[in-house]
Amino acid sequence: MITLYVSGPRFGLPDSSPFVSKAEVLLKLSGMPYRTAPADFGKAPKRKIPYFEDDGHRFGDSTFLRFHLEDKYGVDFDRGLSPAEKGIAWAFEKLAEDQLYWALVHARWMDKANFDKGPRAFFDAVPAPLRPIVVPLIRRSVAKSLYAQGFGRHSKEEIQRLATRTLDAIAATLGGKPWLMGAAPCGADASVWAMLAGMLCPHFDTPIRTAAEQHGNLVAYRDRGLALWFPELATAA
Ligand SMILES: N[C@@H](CCC(=O)N[C@@H](CS)C(=O)NCC(=O)O)C(=O)O
Repeated sequence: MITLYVSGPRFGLPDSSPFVSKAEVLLKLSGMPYRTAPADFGKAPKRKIPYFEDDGHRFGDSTFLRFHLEDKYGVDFDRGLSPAEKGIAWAFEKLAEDQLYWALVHARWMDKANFDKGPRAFFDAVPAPLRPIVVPLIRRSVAKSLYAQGFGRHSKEEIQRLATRTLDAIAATLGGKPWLMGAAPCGADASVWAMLAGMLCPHFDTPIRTAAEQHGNLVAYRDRGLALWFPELATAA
C-alpha cells in the first residue's frame, strides 16, 4: 500500500502544505488504498513534502506521485478529456502551483501577523531556547526561495495584481461547472483545489483571500471539494 508522508491537518485545511493536500486528493481520485504518516524532511528524497513510499521505494514530489499512479497502476486522471482539454488542465495545474502557491507562501511567511498565527507553530517542537535562532533562520531561507523564484522581488501590491489575474482566470474557466474541466474532477483539480483552499483559508487575513472570496464559484468549488474529499473538515467549518 502507498504511504503518503504528510505534515498533517492545520488551520482547518487537510494539510498545512497545499502540495500534500493535492497529493491526497490525487490518491482519493485514483481510488487506490493508501495510508498517511508524519513526514520527516531528513528522509524526503527531494527535501520537500509530500513524498511517498510504494513497495519499499521512496519518491518525492506530488506530480511524480501522479505519474507513478498513471504508470504503475494505469490510473487515468484525465479520463474523457480531449488532448486540447488535457493541455488546458495541465496549464492551469501549473499556473496554480507556480503562481498561486508562491503568493500563498509570501502571505503566510512574510506578513508578520500571518506568520505569528500560522507557520510559527511549525516550530513548537523546537526546544524553546533554540527557537529565537531557528525561526528567523528558516524564515530567511523561505525569503531566499521567494527571491529566487521571483515573487520575493515584487511588492505586495504587485503580487496581489498577479494573484488576482490568476484567480480571475481560474474563475472564468471554471464558470458554472462543478469542476475545472467539466462534470467530473480531473488531475488538475487536485492542484487547483488545494491551492484555492489554502488561499481561501479563513485563518489568514490576506487581500488575496478577499479577492478570491469575490468569486462565488471559487468559494463553492472549495466547499464542493471539501465535502467530497474531506467531509470531516467540511462539517467542522
Ligand atoms: N514540486 C513539489 C513542491 C512541494 C513543496 O514545495 N513543498 C513545500 C511545502 S508546501 C516544502 O516542502 N517546502 C520546504 C522547502 O522548500 O524547503 C511537489 O509538487 O511536491
